[in-house]
Amino acid sequence: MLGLALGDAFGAPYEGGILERALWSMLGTSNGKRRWTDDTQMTIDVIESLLACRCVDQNDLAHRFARSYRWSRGYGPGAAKVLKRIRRGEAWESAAVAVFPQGSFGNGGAMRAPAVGLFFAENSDADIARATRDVAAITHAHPLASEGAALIALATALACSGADNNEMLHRLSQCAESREYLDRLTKARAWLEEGEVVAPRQVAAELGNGIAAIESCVTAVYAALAFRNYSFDALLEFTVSLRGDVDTIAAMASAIWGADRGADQLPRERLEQLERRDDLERLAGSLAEAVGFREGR
Ligand code: R7I
Ligand code: MG
Ligand code: MG
Repeated sequence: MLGLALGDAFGAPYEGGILERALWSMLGTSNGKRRWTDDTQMTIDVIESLLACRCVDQNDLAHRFARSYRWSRGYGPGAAKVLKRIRRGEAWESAAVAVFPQGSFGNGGAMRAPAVGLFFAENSDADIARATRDVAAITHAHPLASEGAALIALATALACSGADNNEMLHRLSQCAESREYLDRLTKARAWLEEGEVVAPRQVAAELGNGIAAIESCVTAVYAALAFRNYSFDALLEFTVSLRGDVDTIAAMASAIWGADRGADQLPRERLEQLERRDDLERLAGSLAEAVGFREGR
């Protein structure tokens, strides 16, 4: 969770084109701290909801998402409209398909999925995928959005359990349903087996670097696994050089990386610059405790 917030806050200044960057240069700091964006806000909402309800409660989630919405956190345009509809009293089921008829295929469901992977880490792959799709559905009902979200949640859960790259790619491929994701996972697996980190330009061209889930989820998985044995800063530098949707690719990759390496491997100087770091650490602690209690550990 802390990895996700760091990737988000430190990736955000590099997201998108000239206009987005200019806007974030004005919004990106508060009281000298690095602000995080919608990626972290929705992650906080998911964790608070899971801790309060002890299960996926879609109505509770929808209301938390809607209450937390602030334009200044850089939400995707479709998600912003869905959340404003829910805030006005519309049921999330209809709001979710009001903007895009099949629901959004953006990566907004995947960016909050690591939280679900952590909470359900000890459950079966199928249960993790099901819970994640339910959490995504409120704003991201499109099959490619929920599939990407399930892959990111599962990658985070598997990283927690110490699975190696081979095992991870195998389990992720079993969870994938569409040709689009399977082909990208096969490519990532071949690159990881070769050993050398592939140039960011090639990764962006072949796995994607965009705001669509299909253009960013496997990219994040690849980055996290390729940099497993490197520092957090090396991973961050790589995700920045991918360009495109940097905050979200960095957030998802850093969440998986953090679940694998542990909080003590995150750079202290960057954590000190993070907005509301204490609150995030407290919430992460509550989540860890809840997962431990649940599993009787
Ligand atoms: O997916 P979403 O929440 O955006 C998340 C991104 C992350 O990068 C955050 O950091 C934040 O910057 O935004 O937002 P959506 O608006 O649901 O989806 C993102 C974009 O994908 C939309 O604004 C559309 O441009 C596109 N898109 C679609 N276009 C056509 N048809 C998503 N779904 C569709 C669709 O069905
Ligand atoms: Mg964002
Ligand atoms: Mg983004």
